[in-house]
Order: sequence, then structure tokens, then C-alpha cells
Amino acid sequence: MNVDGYVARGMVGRPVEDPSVPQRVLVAGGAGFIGSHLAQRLLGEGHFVRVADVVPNEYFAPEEYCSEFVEADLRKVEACRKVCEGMDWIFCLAADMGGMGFIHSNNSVILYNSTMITLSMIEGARQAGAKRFFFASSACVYNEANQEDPNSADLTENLAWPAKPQDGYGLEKLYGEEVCLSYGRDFNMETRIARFHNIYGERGTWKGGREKVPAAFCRKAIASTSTFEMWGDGLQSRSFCHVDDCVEGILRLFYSPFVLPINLGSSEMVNMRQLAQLVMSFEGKDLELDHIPGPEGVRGRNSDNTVIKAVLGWEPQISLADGMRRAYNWIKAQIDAEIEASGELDIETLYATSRVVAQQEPEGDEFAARAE
Ligand code: NAD
Ligand code: GKE
Repeated sequence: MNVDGYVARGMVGRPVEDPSVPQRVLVAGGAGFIGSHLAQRLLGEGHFVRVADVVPNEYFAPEEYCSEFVEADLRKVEACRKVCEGMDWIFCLAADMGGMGFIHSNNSVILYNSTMITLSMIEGARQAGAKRFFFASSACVYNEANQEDPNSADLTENLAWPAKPQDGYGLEKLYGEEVCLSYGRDFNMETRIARFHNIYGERGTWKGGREKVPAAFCRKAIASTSTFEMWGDGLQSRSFCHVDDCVEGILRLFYSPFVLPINLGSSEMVNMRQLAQLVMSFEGKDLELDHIPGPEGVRGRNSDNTVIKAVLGWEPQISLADGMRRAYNWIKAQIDAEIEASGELDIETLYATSRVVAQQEPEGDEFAARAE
């Protein structure tokens, strides 16, 4: 990849001159995992933060992480325009989202819901006169042909095109990127796009089937006593980025002049056997691995951070061992609270295995009515 060329082509936007000047900010999908961390950080920095989501945050009362919570179905452009009104900065984190146990079995529902959200949000933001718009893209945009070798899996930004993205989820994100690039070129609204690489941490989804492997492995390490179950042979590789680094990266990119898609992930790649060993080590476990069939996704994936380092002079800083320990402790506290609340809980039966979410349909009018 011609890194210098990509960097030069991307450095054409207007930076935020002084990020400390308070703004009116919308975090769409802000009751979710990454959105709630981002909203809390922006609130702490003195901004007015409106969160719009179809459900409230599971772990916080609104006043703990935002100035205002608006329940809205963001698949509808009118709802999006309404929540964007009066807002200077828009961060779009809303999507129908999950790990391999969700995205592989729910292509249609993701394609419908997330495409509607992405289009409605950017058009609603434009109609409302927002100044800047952030789009949360994904490493799933990358061409699957470049992710077949678990030992050589560094993805540079140019490898998304020609396209063969992973599942409907990746295709929607690639489309969303193109929509943002077009809106940024055609209208007076600055757009920024980050490709997240498997973000994990406290307050993320950790059960139910939508959780990604970092949370699933923490939960299994806590709950398993005889063997440790994993989908596939465990030689598939990934890198994982702690949510605090993700939030830091979003903001640095948002303030910068860089308009092209950029990797936001760690370059510390491990395979799933190594991840399982790390997580088990936190409480001195060394269970035998039980490899079972399951949705595996790509064989190898790592974030190449040459561009982000050149553009922002920064890349994610939190080591996998430190970040995973924090996530592990948080999940353990959730399980302990459940045990205490129920009096008695068979956590091995409940939590030592992962489920695949059955195929769903897009929610219809009832969903919209609930959010009106
Ligand atoms: P999340 O599921 O915790 O958050 C998404 C939020 O969007 C949820 O709170 C959900 O209720 C909301 N939402 C869904 N449909 C909605 C609708 N119709 N109207 C309003 N709100 C709706 O997921 P997350 O991990 O915080 O991800 C945030 C963003 O980052 C998503 O766009 C996701 O695709 C992207 N992303 C995340 C990762 C990751 O590893 N977590 C990786 C790549 C990309
Ligand atoms: N979720 C999960 N749960 N994955 C498991 C489990 C388990 O119990 N056991 C093994 N795995 C394996 C999966 O089979 C896959 O090979 C790997 O761990 C990572 O799974 P993942 O965390 O669910 O998701 P991926 O990294 O494959 O893909 C995710 O990529 C992100 C971007 O980097 C996507 O699902 C999106 O969440 C996201 O865009």
C-alpha cells in the first residue's frame, strides 16, 4: 500500500480547532456498549450530550452518562432529523450488532435494520444542519480473500476494495462508508469513518448469543470447571481493542482533518487458544480445550496501524492482558451479582457454553411505536 498517498488523500478535511469548546453532541446508539463509554467521556469533558437509542442503557441511569436520553427508532429518517436538531456533532454508533453467534445467522435482519439506520442517520443529520458526522465501520468490510492465513493477517486500509466483505454485516458497513464519503464530498458536513477491530471491555454484551469472543471467553473461564469450550480449532487469529482506546481513537480521528476510512484496532494479534489461556490464567485455571463446531468467520485478522500512526501520531495503548483482566473482573462482578440475587445459580449450565442467535425478522411497527 502507498501509505503516504493514502494519508495525503485523506488529509483534506477541516479539523476541530479547539476540542475543549463545549458543543451540542448526539450519540446515536449511545445506550450501547461503545456509545455509552463515548457519551460518558464527552459529558465529562463538558459537552451537552444527547443519547438516542431504542432501549435505555442496561447499566446506567441516563444522568450518569448523558445530558438527555431520547428513545427513538433510528431506522426512520424523521426520527433521526428530530434527534439531530440543534446538535453540532453526530456520532453514529447505532446498528444491529453482534459477534459471530449473531451476524452469521442474521444477514437479512442486519442488512435491513442497519442500512435503514445508516442512511436515515446521515440524511437526518444533514437535514438538521449538523457540522460533523462520525460513522462506526468495521474490520468486517475487508475482503475475505485477504483473511485466510491466520499468521499473516495484517489489514491495510486499501484491502477493502475490490470487495468481498464478511457477511451482510460487513457489506452494510462498506456501503455505509461510501455513503459517508459521498455526503462528506457533496455537502457542508465533515464525515469521519473508523473501522473498529473487535472492541471489548466493561459494560459490553457478555451473554445471550450476541457477545464477541473476549466476553464469551471471560464468561466461560469463570463458569467452566472441567473443559473450556470454543468454536473451531482455536488457531483462528484476531486482535482486540479495549473500549477506552476505542473512545480515544474516535475522538482523535473526529478532531483531525482525515476523511478516509481508518483502522481503529490493536495490532497485538493472538489466536483463540492463546486468548483462552490468557483468560483462564486470571484465576489460575488450566482447563482442557473442547473444540466444537460453530460460526468461525475469517481465519485471520489483524489491524495494520501504519496509517493511524501517520495520521494521528497515536495507536491503541492498552495491552490485551491488562484490558482483558478489566473485562474479566467486570463480568465476574455481573455473575456474582446474579448469584447473590437468585440465591443459587448453576453458572456452569448457564454460562460455560455459547449459543447462536436464531434467525430473526426485522422488528416492525411495534418496535417503532415503543420508541415514539
Ligand atoms: P451495541 O449493540 O452495544 O450498540 C448499538 C446500539 O444501537 C444499541 O444500544 C442498540 O439498542 C442501538 N440500536 C439498534 N437498533 C436501533 C434502532 N433501530 N434505533 C435506535 N438504536 C438502535 O454495539 P457496540 O459494540 O457498542 O457497537 C457500536 C457500533 O460500532 C455499531 O455500529 C457496530 O456495528 C460498530 N462496531 C462495533 C464493533 C465491536 O467490536 N464492538 C466492531 C466493529 C464495528
Ligand atoms: N463469539 C464467540 N463466542 N466466538 C467464539 C467462541 C464463542 O464462544 N468460541 C470461539 N469463538 C471464535 C469465533 O468462532 C471466531 O472465529 C472468533 O472467536 C472471533 O469471534 P467474534 O469475537 O464473535 O467475532 P469476529 O472477530 O469473528 O467478528 C467480529 O468482528 C468485529 C470487527 O472486528 C464481528 O462479529 C463484529 O462483532 C465486528 O464487526
